Parts: sequence; structure tokens; C-alpha cells
Amino acid sequence: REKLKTGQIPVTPPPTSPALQHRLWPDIDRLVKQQVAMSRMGIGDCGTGWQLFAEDGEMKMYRREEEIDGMVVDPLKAVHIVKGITGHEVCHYFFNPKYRYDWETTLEHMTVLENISDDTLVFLQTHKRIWPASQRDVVFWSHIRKLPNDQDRDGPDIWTVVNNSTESPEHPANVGKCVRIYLTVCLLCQTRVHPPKDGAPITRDDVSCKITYCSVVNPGGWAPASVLRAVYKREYPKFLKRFTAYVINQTKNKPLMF
Ligand code: 18C
Repeated sequence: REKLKTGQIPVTPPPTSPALQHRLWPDIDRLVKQQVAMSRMGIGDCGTGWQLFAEDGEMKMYRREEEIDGMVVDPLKAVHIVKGITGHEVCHYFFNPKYRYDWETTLEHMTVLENISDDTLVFLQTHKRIWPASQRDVVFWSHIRKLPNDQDRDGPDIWTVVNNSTESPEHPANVGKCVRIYLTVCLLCQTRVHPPKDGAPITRDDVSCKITYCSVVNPGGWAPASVLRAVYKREYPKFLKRFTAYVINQTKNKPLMF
């Protein structure tokens, strides 16, 4: 059980947390560990096949062309370094539903189906339709977690959010106008602190965040490969630039959150 200082809020759930008792918990815990380990691997460590498809300053996006039954399921891995924000802040704005409409431009509608615990939610989302394909929806659990920084024990914690498709008996797949997509997404954020030499307090000018974003999206049904690849080549860079700019803007006049 996590040792807490006076006034500190627990992040790993205590044994009584509803998340630990939940039917999804074994899957969530296993998948979070697996996704974090994969996200931490560099492009070179994952074998060959990663192709750079977008680059803008510090942001680099790679994909691997993969198809299952003729459907494009290209894994994506993006790395970015953003000054002035922390990993906890990036994960906070990515996880928390109250900010989602602010930055998620492909979103049409979002509902929280289940509030399992402060760090674990189940979402139903519908996304904008792309002609000529059907509109897509997705049901996924989302889990935010603080990880020990084993490379620098005195450094800030590492933070992650993992989203993974799940089922909802109340919202079965492919019954209405939407085709259900299936996704696994991992956002992993590491804060770097460059302490001021004069011993002055750390400000936003002294921090940067290394962001790794990995995703695999199965379109769930027919979608023309050329259109789908063109869509994600445009939408992923747009998402990461817009989302990080949003976090910078939201946090600029707030105290740093490590
Ligand atoms: O990770 C991201 N967001 C999280 C919180 O919302 C969460 C959700 C991810 C949903 C991603 C899939 C969305 C597909 C929607 C269709 C695209 C609509 C485009 C509309 C353009 C006007 O994890 C950030 C996600 C960033 C999303 C980038 C787009 C990825 C596209 C992947 C293709 C999906 C198949 C769609 C089939 C259409 C084929 C022509």
C-alpha cells in the first residue's frame, strides 16, 4: 500500500478502491503494464518497419502498415517534447472528460458510461462521419496512473493514460447507424526538470515533457484503405499539436503540477 505524507492524496487505489474489485480490473492492470512497456521502447528497439510519416519541430510520428482481413490497422507511435508543461498535466487534460470537447476535434458526442473510480472511467464516444464510410463509435475504459521513475528516483513521476476498447451490454456494437471501432491507446509522459543554476524556484521555463503516444485503431468494418490512411495522416498530427497547445494554454497561469 502506498505510503502517504500528511495531506497527500493517494493515486494507486487502496485495497478497498472500487477499481480493484471491478470485473475489468485484471484486464486493465495487465494491459496498462503491457502498453507502458511497449511505449517505453524506442523506434529502433521495436524492430524494423516503423516509417516516419509526419514531422513538425520536436514532433515525430511513425506508423507501420498493417492490415487484418483487408482493413487498415496501422500501429502509430508519436514522440514529442513540449516545453513548459509536466507529464501529470498532460495526462490530466487527456483523461478528464470535462476537457474533451475542448481539444478532441473528431468527436461528435461523449458519455461517461461508468465511473469505476477517480482513475478509471468507461466512455462511449461517437465520432464525425467521413464520407463515404459509415459513422464510427467506440466504447473504451480509460485509466490514469502514476508510475515510479526508476531511472531517476529523485526526478518527477512518470504518468500514463491507457484507453482500451471494452464491451457494454447496454450499448451493443453495430446496431444503430454507427460501426464500432476498436482501439488501444497509450499516452506516456515523462517530465524533465532543468533546475535554475542560481537555486531559484523551478518555473515553467525550467520544465519540458517527453510525450509518447501509441495507438492501434481497428476501423471495425469496411473503410477504403486510401481514405483511412489519408485521414489519420492528417488527423494524428492535428490532434497532438492542438492537444499540447491546449495544455500549454490551460496551465500557463497555474502552478506546476508534478
Ligand atoms: O486518443 C485520442 N483520443 C482519445 C479521447 O477521445 C481516445 C479516442 C480515440 C478515438 C480515435 C478514433 C476516432 C476515429 C474517428 C473517425 C475520424 C473522424 C475524422 C473526422 C474529420 C472531420 O483515445 C486522440 C485521437 C486522435 C484521432 C486521430 C484520428 C484517427 C483516425 C483513425 C481511423 C479510424 C477509422 C475511421 C473510419 C473511417 C474511414 C474512412
